Amino acid sequence: MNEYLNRVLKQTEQNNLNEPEYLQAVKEVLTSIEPVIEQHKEIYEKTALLERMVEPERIITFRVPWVDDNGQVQVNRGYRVQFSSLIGPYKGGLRFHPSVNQSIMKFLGFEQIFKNALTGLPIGGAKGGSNFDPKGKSDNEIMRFCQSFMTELYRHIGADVDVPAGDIGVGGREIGYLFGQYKRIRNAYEGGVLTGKDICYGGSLARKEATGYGLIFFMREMLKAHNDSLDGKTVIISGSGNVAIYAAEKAAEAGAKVVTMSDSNGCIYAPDGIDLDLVKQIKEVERGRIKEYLKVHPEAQYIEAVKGEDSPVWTIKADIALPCATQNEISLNSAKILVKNGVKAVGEGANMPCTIDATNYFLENNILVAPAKAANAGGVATSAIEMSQNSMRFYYTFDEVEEKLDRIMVNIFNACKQAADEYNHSGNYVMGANIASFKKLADAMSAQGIV
Ligand code: NDP
Ligand code: 2IT
Repeated sequence: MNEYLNRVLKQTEQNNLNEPEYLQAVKEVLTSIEPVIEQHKEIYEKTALLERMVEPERIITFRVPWVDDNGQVQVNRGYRVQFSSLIGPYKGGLRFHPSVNQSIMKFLGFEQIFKNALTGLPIGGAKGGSNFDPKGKSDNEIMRFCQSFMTELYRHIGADVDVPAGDIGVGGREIGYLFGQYKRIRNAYEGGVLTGKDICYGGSLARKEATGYGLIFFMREMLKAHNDSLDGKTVIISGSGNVAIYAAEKAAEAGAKVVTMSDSNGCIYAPDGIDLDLVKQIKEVERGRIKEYLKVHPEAQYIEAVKGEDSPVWTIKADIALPCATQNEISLNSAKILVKNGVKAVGEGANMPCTIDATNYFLENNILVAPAKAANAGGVATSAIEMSQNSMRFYYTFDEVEEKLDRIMVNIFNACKQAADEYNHSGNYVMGANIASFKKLADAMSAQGIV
């Protein structure tokens, strides 16, 4: 391996002990851009370009005290990792999940820099959230938590500074409570400070659908480049949240049959196709568990998840696998089962859903991989479209936003393909996405001096 690259990787390991997810994300990017580093190693080394890229500009952590419905005071930890403002205001989601820690925040923030660069829009990279667990909490508890979280976060964000949005555990309801509190503290209507807002107070049509739809647009382009299509394909999807639901919707529209959806408790397998209206009712309206699907469709199969193991979704035979739940949900073991079962393509709706070993196994077996940074960039791209509508004080129609999203996903695919082809790794869109985004960021970094 290139000596400079090797040294930076070792140093990063030393500097971030006990942060496995962050180190995984850095390793995955840096090792795949080696040919670019080799071309520019002297100038990159002299200007410590990689060292600067792997060090967040700022990490904020804070106390979030709130009162539960029993009058008991609870304390959580809040985070905002403002990773890079190279090409625009810090931008990225907020995750509320008990597993949230600094490693997960940093990996997500790091991925976001590259993803946002691929969108072609002026947005930097950030991530935030809390180890707060929204499951089983009342609306009032969610509201009080969001208000307390924003009472600290507000001083660090702004429409031209840092623009948070949703992620796991943060959807329209939470963004509403966060926005209400921000507006109250600031005494100003600064719509562009958050994205994923409801349509009735400044949100963008099609933002809710954008990540899942964008994933399918990318998959469509990738399959097309290999003389294939979604039509008639069997698709397995993990998760049943925002990304999973709208990926399922668009996949079905493209003629595919989606046969699984899951949550952390288990997976529904419906060989004739999932009833998506029912999943929306269970998840978006009732905030229930996927198992409740059986009440209406007792003929479907429910497979319980085993704690510490991959989701049962990956044991179901399919042409296309779309991990849309969380990081490292496809291990090497599941990758082997998927390949044995004849999977043709994997599209990462979640961030870093495949372990490095799993991704390498897919690539070695000529399985097409749509990497998260590129394939799930439709969400943040549409957030940027929401920001621009807020600045213009104007709204686009649903069709206008979807058309822009589609064009952005086509451009992202083309950029990944072009970079993969240029560096003699045709068909390796993981490498293509990393190289295309890194080059843009490296150019911006070089242009802006030592900051
Ligand atoms: P949601 O909270 O809407 O849904 C998350 C889904 O994943 C739920 O079904 C949840 O099940 C499941 N899940 C979450 N954590 C785990 C876990 N540790 N093990 C098993 N299942 C789990 O989140 P989103 O759909 O918004 O996010 C899903 C993924 O997509 C994340 O990786 C996120 O970072 C990524 N993403 C999201 C974007 C967006 O715009 N929302 C944009 C780009 C990427 P349960 O209810 O049981 O926890
Ligand atoms: O991972 C992601 O890209 C998101 N959660 C969406 C971020 C955003 O700012 O819309």
